[in-house]
Amino acid sequence: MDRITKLVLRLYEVEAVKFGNFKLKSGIMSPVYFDLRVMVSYPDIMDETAELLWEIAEKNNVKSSVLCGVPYTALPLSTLMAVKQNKPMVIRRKEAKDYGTKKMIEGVFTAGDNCLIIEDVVTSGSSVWETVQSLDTVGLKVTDAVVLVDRGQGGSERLKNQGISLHSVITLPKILEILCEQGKLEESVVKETEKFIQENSFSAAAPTQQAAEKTSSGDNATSNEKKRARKCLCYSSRADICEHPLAKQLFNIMEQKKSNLAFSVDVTTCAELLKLADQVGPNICMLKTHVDILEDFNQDFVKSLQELAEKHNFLIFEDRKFADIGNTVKHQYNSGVYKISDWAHIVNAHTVPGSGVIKGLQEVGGSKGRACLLIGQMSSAGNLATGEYTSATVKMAEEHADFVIGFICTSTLTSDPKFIHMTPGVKLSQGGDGLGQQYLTPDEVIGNRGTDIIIVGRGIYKAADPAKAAQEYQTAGYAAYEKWIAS
Ligand code: S5P
Repeated sequence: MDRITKLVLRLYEVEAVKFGNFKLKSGIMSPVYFDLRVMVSYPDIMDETAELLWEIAEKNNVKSSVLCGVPYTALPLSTLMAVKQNKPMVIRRKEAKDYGTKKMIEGVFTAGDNCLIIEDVVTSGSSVWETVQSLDTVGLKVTDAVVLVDRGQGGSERLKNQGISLHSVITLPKILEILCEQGKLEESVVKETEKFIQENSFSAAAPTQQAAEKTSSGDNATSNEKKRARKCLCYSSRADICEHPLAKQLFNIMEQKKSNLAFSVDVTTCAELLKLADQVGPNICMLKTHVDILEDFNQDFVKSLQELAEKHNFLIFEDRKFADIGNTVKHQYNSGVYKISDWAHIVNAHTVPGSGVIKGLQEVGGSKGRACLLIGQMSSAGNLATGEYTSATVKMAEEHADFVIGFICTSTLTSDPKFIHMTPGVKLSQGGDGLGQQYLTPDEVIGNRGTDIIIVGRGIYKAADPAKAAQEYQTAGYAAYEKWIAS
């Protein structure tokens, strides 16, 4: 009996794979269920699985200097492999610590290292993809993942489209074949399960990728080249790809002014704000406001701000962070003292209320040609916009791409070139402000993490010479962009 057959029989014996009628997390009824968590109780299964996972990596000539198991079931497997193969590993946290350094990836590594992902079972590929994205934020590169069971429901193809090769020890169809041959399963169960797989497959191309592919150089471009598509595009090409007029306009301003700097002018009087806007106007692509901190907000101020935006060619972004049900945000956007939709080109929203917040804003702003950013990640220590919350935010953006033009984030969230990534918490030197703000440098944000716009507040308006500081940030941000597209 070969090793794979033996392992499948053991998995069946310990009920790591079961057949019957199971309700999945999604609510769908499935005739098959994997509970690979039980593996930890059987050292022989752990040992053999770790061996086979490593063999499949070697067979496919995978080069990696560090391993990372997808939390949680694959963590002990990757530990075992790391020890057996004498390879270092890193641990990905599911949630960031809410104190200290907020590290998502624990362990010692060098940015640029190639990391092999280990997983127990792949269905849609989304857990592997989330791990790839987490590793990417700290500069770890992923080209390959190994998995014990590929359920054969399209996960492998989806990952391929994101530039990741998935190598499986075994597939679900093969498990069915073995168990049937070994007399453990009735033909009818096999047929029913095969039908389930077919009817519950995920489409091969993730929506974000379809757009990226349009920009790749030719039919023979490899997935990795496609993944790099957004990277290599200059601002004017991004402007061509974007369909939303404001996104186009923003990229064109960035190209013309050689600026990826947004100034967050968080001062408390209109005069101060207008003076600063005029001083730094030549250096910025966007001015970000918090009008509710102005002591003397009035409609004349709005008019002056709009004139400055015209004069210096920048967009106005009101950082209102809408976070209520659609009907309420509609009024908050349109009415009250500020009438934000009348003058702010761009606003932003938290996704905690669900997509209704976007629909409410779009009802008001859509016809006025306005656009919205979603808060996918935050810069502050202990914030909860991580992991699945961030992934769900990206999905919402994709579903409302006629109004949502990008994200507030601290790393690249999607390779789709039409989405603009804007990062707050930026200063020329790293550090914090004692109230949770965490600063990264322009080089780290644009040059390493690949986001598009740096948002700088105190780094400019608290400087002795704000105009000079803005010039420095503009230069640093643009140099980092040139480094990024050349990489
Ligand atoms: O996660 C975030 C999101 C935003 S929009 N972290 C942030 O700091 N911001 C905003 O960016 C914040 O409200 C402030 O207006 C600006 C950062 O200001 P700075 O003075 O710390 O550069």
